[in-house]
Amino acid sequence: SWLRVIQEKHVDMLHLLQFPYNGEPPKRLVTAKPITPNPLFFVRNHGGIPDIDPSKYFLRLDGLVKEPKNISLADLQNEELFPRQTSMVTIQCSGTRRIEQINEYAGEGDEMINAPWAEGAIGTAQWTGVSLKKVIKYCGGLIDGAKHLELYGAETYFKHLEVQNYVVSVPWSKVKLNEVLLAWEMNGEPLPKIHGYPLRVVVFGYIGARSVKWLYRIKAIPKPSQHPVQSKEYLYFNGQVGKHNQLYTKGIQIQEMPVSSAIMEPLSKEIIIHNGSISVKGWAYSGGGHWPERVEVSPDGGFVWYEVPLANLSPKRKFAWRTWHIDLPVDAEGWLELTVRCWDNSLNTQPTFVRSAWNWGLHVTSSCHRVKIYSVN
Ligand code: MTE
Ligand code: MO
Repeated sequence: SWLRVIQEKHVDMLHLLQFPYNGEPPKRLVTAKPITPNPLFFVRNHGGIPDIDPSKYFLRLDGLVKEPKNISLADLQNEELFPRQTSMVTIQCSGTRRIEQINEYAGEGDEMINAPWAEGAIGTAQWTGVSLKKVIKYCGGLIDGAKHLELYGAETYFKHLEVQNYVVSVPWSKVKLNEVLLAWEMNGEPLPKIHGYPLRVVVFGYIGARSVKWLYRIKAIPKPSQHPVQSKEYLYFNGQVGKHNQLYTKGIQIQEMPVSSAIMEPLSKEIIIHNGSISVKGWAYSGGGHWPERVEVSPDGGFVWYEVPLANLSPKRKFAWRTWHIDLPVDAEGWLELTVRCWDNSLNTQPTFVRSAWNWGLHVTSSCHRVKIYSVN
């Protein structure tokens, strides 16, 4: 049961939902280390947690592949068949920081989406497995017309009065870059059950929703998946779409996450007694193979910005976040609004306010993160 499984998690995890189980680490622990320890990695589930016997498990490859195959775990892990790959990759849920949209626009959000995430629905791990490109090659490659790979998770859950599996798709153009990994290890340990044991997908630089856990089938198809998680759930709507019209056709399928960042320390409403500077910590991340190049923090809601010294940013990597800290100069006494923004390597930056980008799905809350504190100098 989930009770047994969540005992693998840190005792301080914040349980957002009991079933399906959803949880995130408490703020002070999110960026304690540039690599997230497995017990502190957030968990996003749509249904139950399946029990899979690794000795009976096989991965089915079918649809528009030249030679459909069932591949055992032992074969996937056989280095004579497939080279092994370890990559440091951040997984970020597109719902990260959703609570800010909920707080500003109460009651206006797609009812299908129910986890009120704060800044902890993001984590970074060393993932070990095999590139999906190599597995497709092992199946003789794709038949002409195959453009997407549909990924099936083994658990069942209810949605729209139907029992279904968790199914999404990724484009073959992404797989071809060796940026889609089938992983059985997380930070050098066997994949924890709650994170997809025995095998999960890790799609580099895409939203977490594409990184299917408990993977049991991959089907090559001509168009993006028609399953509801792909076609209805992870959509970015314009401001005129809402509960009153439910125009699912007006959404953009969210794949790459834009640049974003968050302050993890100090906490909101803290009273801070200091001698002219306040220690501020957090994370910065950009999807699609971009990386945070500069992080700036403001003590006054965004008039004056101080750059985080490069030495205080964790190393640059194509598919991982950078954790950061700064001793922020502060003269003023009283209530202050600390704000952060990141510039990625293409000089993309973040919307200024939550209101700049409200959307009915409550996804992609990437506006400048704001924390109010009381300063005593
Ligand atoms: N895979 C399956 N089978 N079922 C799910 O509910 N949730 C997805 C993805 N893979 C999900 C899934 C979503 S929305 C996210 S953000 C990530 O898993 C979270 O991965 P984690 O729980 O390992 O942190
Ligand atoms: Mo997610």
